[in-house]
Amino acid sequence: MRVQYLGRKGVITSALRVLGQLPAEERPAQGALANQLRTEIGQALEEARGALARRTLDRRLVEETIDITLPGYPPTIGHPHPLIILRNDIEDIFAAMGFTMSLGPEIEDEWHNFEALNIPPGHPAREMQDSFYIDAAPTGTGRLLLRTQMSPVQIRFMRAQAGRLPVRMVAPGRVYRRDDDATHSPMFHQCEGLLVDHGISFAHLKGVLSALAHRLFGPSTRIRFRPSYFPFTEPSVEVDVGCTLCNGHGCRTCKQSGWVEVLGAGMVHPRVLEAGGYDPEEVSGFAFGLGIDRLAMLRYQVDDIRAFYEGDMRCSEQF
Ligand code: FA5
Repeated sequence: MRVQYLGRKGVITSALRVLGQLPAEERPAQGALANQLRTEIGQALEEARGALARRTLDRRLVEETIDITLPGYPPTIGHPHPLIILRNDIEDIFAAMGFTMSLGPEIEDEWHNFEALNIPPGHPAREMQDSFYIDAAPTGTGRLLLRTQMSPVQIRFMRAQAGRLPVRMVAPGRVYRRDDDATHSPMFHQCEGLLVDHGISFAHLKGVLSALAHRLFGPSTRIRFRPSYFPFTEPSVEVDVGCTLCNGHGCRTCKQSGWVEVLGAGMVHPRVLEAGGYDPEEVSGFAFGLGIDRLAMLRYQVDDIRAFYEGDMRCSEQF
């Protein structure tokens, strides 16, 4: 309508244009009329435009109403991983018993990971198919590899202690092996423990490990010590905890035995004490290496170790 009336070829513009052809006495009145029409039509168009805009706005306000009573999206926040929760608890239990924490490198050399622990060349654990070796030139202390156990920290800690007593440390950390199934992960966590002093006996080892199991799983937890073999301890044991997933009746996790192996332990071998700079005639000690992932499976009743490594927040948030 604006174009039709007020445009360059519009009705009013054409009327003004032909004013000159009118008799002189009619021109003022016709001119005034045309101008008045132009103003009125302009105002009417403005009003119509305003009314349309208001109606559009009203409709949008109705259509786009935000219901502020609806709950918002909760912010995504992290959650401690079950393995970290358990590792912290284990650290607290040992700290309360007077153990110092130590770490050690994840990339180890053969001397610390095997030799100093009385694991001779040719031992199956040293084979390529069991350990991840690093593609680098060998050092003076052998080839480099991802540590397969936390036991090399025993050696590092004893040597740093330089003969001081007691030696009392725990070392939690990541270890790597060429394993992969529902109860074996290629990267998993162990916590090593070592206590060396005058007159340390197997009874001390049993006491410390029983206290740990009871604090982690409650006083009625069943544990058993089985004779075993490790090159760096003599005598050696493996410790099993009664399976919490099936209450000992037998399931996939405990391979129908009712028990889950959670750690290896024993009295420190004299050669290992010597490698650490201690005299086996003077002192004795015990050591243990527990599998944090296995303990977490039992504590949280998780039947597949791989659930801990999928990075799914819905898994972590349950603990
Ligand atoms: C050792 O690694 C010894 N260093 C333990 C030790 C320390 C013995 C000090 C004596 C003195 P073993 O290979 O059995 O032992 O592993 C110890 C624990 O780690 C096992 O009981 C098990 O709970 C856990 N473990 C072993 N392999 C895996 C794996 N691939 N995934 C998850 N947990 C594992």
